[in-house]
Amino acid sequence: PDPYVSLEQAIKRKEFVPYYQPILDIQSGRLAGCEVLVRWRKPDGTILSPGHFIDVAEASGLALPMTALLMEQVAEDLSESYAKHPNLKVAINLFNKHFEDLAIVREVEQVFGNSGVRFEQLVLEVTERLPLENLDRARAIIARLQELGIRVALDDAGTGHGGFAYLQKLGMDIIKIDKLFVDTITAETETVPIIDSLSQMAKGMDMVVVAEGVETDEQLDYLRRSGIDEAQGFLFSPALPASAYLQLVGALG
Ligand code: G
Ligand code: G
Ligand code: MN
Ligand code: NA
Repeated sequence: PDPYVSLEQAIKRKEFVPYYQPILDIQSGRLAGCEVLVRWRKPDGTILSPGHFIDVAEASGLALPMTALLMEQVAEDLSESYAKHPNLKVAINLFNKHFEDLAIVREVEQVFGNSGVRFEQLVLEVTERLPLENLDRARAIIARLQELGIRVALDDAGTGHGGFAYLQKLGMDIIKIDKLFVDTITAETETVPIIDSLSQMAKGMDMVVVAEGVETDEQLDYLRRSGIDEAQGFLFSPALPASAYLQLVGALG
């Protein structure tokens, strides 16, 4: 089967659904919010992870409609409970393509402007794995998003084209340290230079630091001692369907 045709149909049929991975404030232990991770829920009930389709979606020009569909569902899923918990945030992964023109700003305004999720609760993530084509344009788009109150995060930090100049140029609010580096933390670890330097750099720029892929107590201990603000990973929870995530939020009171 032609992967483009089946992805396009899947968008029309709304088979792409948001799952929500909880993010914890590791200094207080409180729920800070979540990251949206897309899943392909096929008509036969199969659930596919993004590794199976995200690159095809991006290569075939379906990145934007897929993201639009997800954002609409996120607004629908979270509006009621996020209106009651204004401190919770929700992070959505964007594609590099989103940083090529201002359409994403209008789209986010349209989807979330009249929803129970406020702009101040939104985080938009952009990966460091692939370089942004036009840094000036990306900066302009990020600035417009920030004027609305939206925060922007550098995802997969440490893996690619980042560094101090890049971060400074883009003016991001949050840095997400890639799982690759968290994986290296064991009970014997005394320091992880890349984590420490990313964290120091981020603090110097007044950015919030989030660690990804936390799986063990030893990793959590190290991150907490290093002053990392927030973390997500299987130690806490995998990405959950909306109903399960909303149950967690509901338990906050
Ligand atoms: O959920 P999983 O670990 O399989 O995700 C694999 C990759 O797909 C991760 O790098 C993640 O950032 C990316 N990804 C997951 N959901 C989305 C999404 O909704 N949009 C984009 N652009 N990337 C996503
Ligand atoms: O957007 P990003 O590339 O950061 O996506 C995070 C990916 O990592 C998702 O595919 C998610 O399912 C996965 N993930 C999240 N937490 C863990 C974890 O603790 N361990 C592993 N192996 N994968 C994780
Ligand atoms: Mn991400
Ligand atoms: Na990542």
